[in-house]
Amino acid sequence: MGNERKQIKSLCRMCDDHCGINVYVDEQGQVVNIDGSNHYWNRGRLCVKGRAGVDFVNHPDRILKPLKKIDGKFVEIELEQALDEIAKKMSEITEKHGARANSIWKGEAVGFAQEEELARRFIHAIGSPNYFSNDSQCFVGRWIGYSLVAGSWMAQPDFENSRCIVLWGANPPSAHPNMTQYIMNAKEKGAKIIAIDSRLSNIARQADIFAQIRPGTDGALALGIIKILIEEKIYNQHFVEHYTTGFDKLKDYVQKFSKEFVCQETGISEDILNDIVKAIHFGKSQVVNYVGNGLEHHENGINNIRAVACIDALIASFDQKGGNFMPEGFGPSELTLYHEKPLTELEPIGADKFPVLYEYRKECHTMTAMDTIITEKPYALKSMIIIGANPVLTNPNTNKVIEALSKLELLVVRELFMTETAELADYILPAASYLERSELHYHGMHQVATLTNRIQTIEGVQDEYMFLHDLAHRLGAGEYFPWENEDRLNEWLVEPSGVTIETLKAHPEGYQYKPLQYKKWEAKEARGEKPFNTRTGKVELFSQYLEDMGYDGLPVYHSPDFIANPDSEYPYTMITGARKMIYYHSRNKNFKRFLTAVPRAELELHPYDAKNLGIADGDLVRVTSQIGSVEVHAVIKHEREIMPGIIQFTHGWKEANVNLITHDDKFDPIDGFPLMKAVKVKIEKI
Ligand SMILES: Nc1nc2c(c(=O)[nH]1)N[C@H]1C(S)=C(S)[C@@H](COP(=O)(O)OP(=O)(O)OC[C@H]3O[C@@H](n4cnc5c(=O)[nH]c(N)nc54)[C@H](O)[C@@H]3O)O[C@H]1N2
Ligand SMILES: Nc1nc2c(c(=O)[nH]1)N[C@H]1C(S)=C(S)[C@@H](COP(=O)(O)OP(=O)(O)OC[C@H]3O[C@@H](n4cnc5c(=O)[nH]c(N)nc54)[C@H](O)[C@@H]3O)O[C@H]1N2
Ligand code: SF4
Ligand SMILES: [Mo]
Repeated sequence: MGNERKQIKSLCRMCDDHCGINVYVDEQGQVVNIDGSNHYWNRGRLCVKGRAGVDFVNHPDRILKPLKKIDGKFVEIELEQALDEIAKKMSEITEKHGARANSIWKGEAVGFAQEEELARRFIHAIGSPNYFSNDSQCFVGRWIGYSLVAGSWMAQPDFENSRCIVLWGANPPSAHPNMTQYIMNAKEKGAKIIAIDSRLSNIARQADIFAQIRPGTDGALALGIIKILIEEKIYNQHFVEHYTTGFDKLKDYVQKFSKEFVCQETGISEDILNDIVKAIHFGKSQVVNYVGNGLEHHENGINNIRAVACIDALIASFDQKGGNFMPEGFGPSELTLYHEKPLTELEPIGADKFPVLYEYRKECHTMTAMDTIITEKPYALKSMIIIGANPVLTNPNTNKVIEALSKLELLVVRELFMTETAELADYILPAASYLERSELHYHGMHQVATLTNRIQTIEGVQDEYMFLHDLAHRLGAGEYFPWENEDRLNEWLVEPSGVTIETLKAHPEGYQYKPLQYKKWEAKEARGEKPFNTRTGKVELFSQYLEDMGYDGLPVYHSPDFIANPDSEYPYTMITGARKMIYYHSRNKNFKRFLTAVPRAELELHPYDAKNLGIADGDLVRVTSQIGSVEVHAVIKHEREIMPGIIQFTHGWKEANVNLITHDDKFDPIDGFPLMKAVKVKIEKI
């Protein structure tokens, strides 16, 4: 250690924020420290997970050899043997059931850019349309909701220039720690911060207005806000007239959302409702509506998110300085094969049930995959490669996930550690960590591209590219993986962008490929182009497309089940998955220093409910839904921290796995997201 340490810059991937890091390597090539570097995104900051990257890459439990299950036990084998046997089995499955009986699943751990596209490319290259991912329950709800209203894009909040930041079911200090500095900088400059959450979250503690809302009722609040904006004529009439469609229909529809109804439905007081409208009015167009995961896991998630996007439309905050910015892309080569080999005739799983999900995201539906494996309807699904996911802990209805994955003829899991999902595998292949790969990443908020550095290589441990390359070549699809390695692939990827690898290497702080330009809809109109990338070219407050598909054309509000159909057997309402800063879904529970801080899963409940149930802090309780039961330790919160009747159960714990009781059978009809927030449950002290 000491003076001989070398410093190499790269990006962190302990979460999806990709903060700039300095990685320190000793003379033996061992990673000894990681700290924050001055990247566009994090500006030198690093969170505790980022630092713990050292524990992660050097972890003594890392799997470094391929494992094959023989008679129920894992045995180490050589990589070439593993690849040969996996390819042979997949070929046999193709011969017997067709190529579509093979599938791939990309998890959160490998991210959303190049690694996702490689997985999509691979499965289409071998002739199957069945690409699955964690996105069946992550961010795609927000993406589709906003895309339906304003065109295909992921809202990039321009926090720092904002005058009013409305956080809908999002808690950046836990989920995006280094992004939080933007929000706090805006607050210092006088921006109003509004947190809409069922819990007094970390950001709610910093907010000017905390609207404590009943789960799943955000749509009622958004429509109530719209009604007031219209009535008081405090919306942008020019924008609405020129750039939106469906205003009259929306205006008629929101008449139902009187203050009285909204307050009763959401649990928010009239004063708070008025304060929110005032703050939005104060922001003019410099308002960020930032939607989080809290709005997604509901049966009416998409419409609730569309209703929020309609607020953006009314105040014209789309692509405004201080509003929801619509980034321009980097323009890399196209890695996916949807143009070349769409394979839709092979019935991608879930595309019939959730056509909007498939049309907008080309995403097969993971919950439907479980049913398909078990029932073999509409056809057999026999093999699956899982890369960087642990669905046994993260998908809803764990028992069904275990039953389905166990029934596969071939399950390959690419992992760093022995997980609950890996235990079910026929082969576990050691995967390269983020410090053993080189890949391109984008930060849309700044329009920067960054190339990560391969800090180390481990003999026999492949990156995802080389694995897919080697397997594709064995399966007769080598033509789609012509690049000798990841570096050659990267060169090909950047070609059409006009930015070279050398330029990216010279800019570890991020290379801004295009200066930010706001209000592109105006410039587009002047050039005679569609101002917005929707079917009509306008912002769609009413969607003819959705109506034609048999859904509500307007962002119609439906009360969540616990309000519409209260059930005395399941009198409590459970939200799940509120992020803990140190843990990442099922990850990081193998870091001793984190386990000391938060040793187990928590069930948060209101002191009033605890008293009624005779529960003391730390007691073991049983939580039961229509899906099943699970035991967990109770944490009694302060009376302001959570609403009475509402409980919050953290996810990603093996010992108290909340997904044993979440629903794979209740979902949003548009994007198929499972009901994981607003689940009806009962609670008993054990
Ligand atoms: N440390 C850490 N960071 C993470 C992750 C992690 O596991 N750990 N996961 C990453 C991933 S993949 C994602 S998708 C993001 C998610 O990032 P966020 O969307 O910011 O997710 P959370 O931090 O869980 O915040 C969601 C909030 O919504 C509230 N909530 C629940 N139901 C409702 C509701 O019906 N209405 C409203 N208004 N609020 C509700 C919860 O109380 C919670 O405070 O986080 C990412 N960042
Ligand atoms: N009840 C409930 N469940 C939820 C949620 C919720 O709010 N409530 N949130 C959902 C959301 S938003 C998401 S995104 C999903 C996430 O669910 P998953 O995609 O399953 O994510 P993780 O649990 O983090 O699993 C990632 C796995 O990849 C491994 N890994 C880490 N780095 C690498 C790598 O570089 N390469 C490879 N090959 N493997 C690696 C890790 O060891 C870990 O086992 O969970 C969902 N589940
Ligand atoms: S927020 Fe933390 S874990 Fe996520 S990329 Fe940044 S430093 Fe890494
Ligand atoms: Mo997610």
